[in-house]
Amino acid sequence: MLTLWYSPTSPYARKVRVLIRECGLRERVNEQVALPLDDPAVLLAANPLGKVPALRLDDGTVLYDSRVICAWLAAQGAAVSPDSAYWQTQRRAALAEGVIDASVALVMEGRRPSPQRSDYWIGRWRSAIVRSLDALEGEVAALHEQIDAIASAAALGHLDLRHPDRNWRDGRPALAAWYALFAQRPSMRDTEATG
Ligand SMILES: N[C@@H](CCC(=O)N[C@@H](CS)C(=O)NCC(=O)O)C(=O)O
Repeated sequence: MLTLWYSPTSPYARKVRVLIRECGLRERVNEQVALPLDDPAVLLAANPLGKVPALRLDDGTVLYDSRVICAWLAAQGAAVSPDSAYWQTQRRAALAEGVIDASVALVMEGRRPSPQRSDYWIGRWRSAIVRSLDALEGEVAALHEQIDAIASAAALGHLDLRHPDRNWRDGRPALAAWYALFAQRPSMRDTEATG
C-alpha cells in the first residue's frame, strides 16, 4: 500500500490526489492528513523539507515533491517505467530545490523592513535547510553528475554566497568534501556569482 501525506487545503497535494484518482490508483493509496505547520514527526521523517505532499512507496522509500510524485504516478501506466534509482535522483533534486527555495526566501525576507519580517517563517526555513542538508550528508555517495548533484551544488553555492554565517559545513564533512570537489568543475567556476 502506498501512503500519501497531505493537507486538505494544499494545492500541491490536491494536484497529486486528483491524479491518483484519474490514474485509477485510489485503492492503492492510504491518504493520511499531515498538517505541515504542526511539524508532525512522521512528515519530518518522510520529507526533511517538512512539506506536503510526500508519498511512501511499497519498498519504503519516499518521494517528494508534487512534481516528482506526479511524474511517478503518470509512469505507473507506462509499458517501460524508469527504475527506482531514477526516482530517487528526482527526489534528491526536489530536496535540493527545496533548500534553494528556502535560501532565497530567507534573502527576500531579510530585505523587508524589520517590523515586517516574520521570525516564524525565518525559523521554519532555517529548520528545513538544516534537516535537508543533514539528509544530503547521508546521501552524498549517491550524488554523481546528474540533476540532483547540480541542484545540490547550486543550493550549497547559494548558502555560501548569501548565508556564510550559517556555517553549513559544520557537522557535514562528507557534503563539504563533495562540494569542494564539485565546485572546481569548469561549469561551476564559469557560473560563480560574487556579488
Ligand atoms: N514544491 C513543493 C511545494 C509544497 C508546499 O509548499 N507545500 C506546503 C503546503 S501548500 C507546505 O507543506 N508548507 C510547509 C512549509 O512551507 O513549511 C511541491 O510541489 O510539493
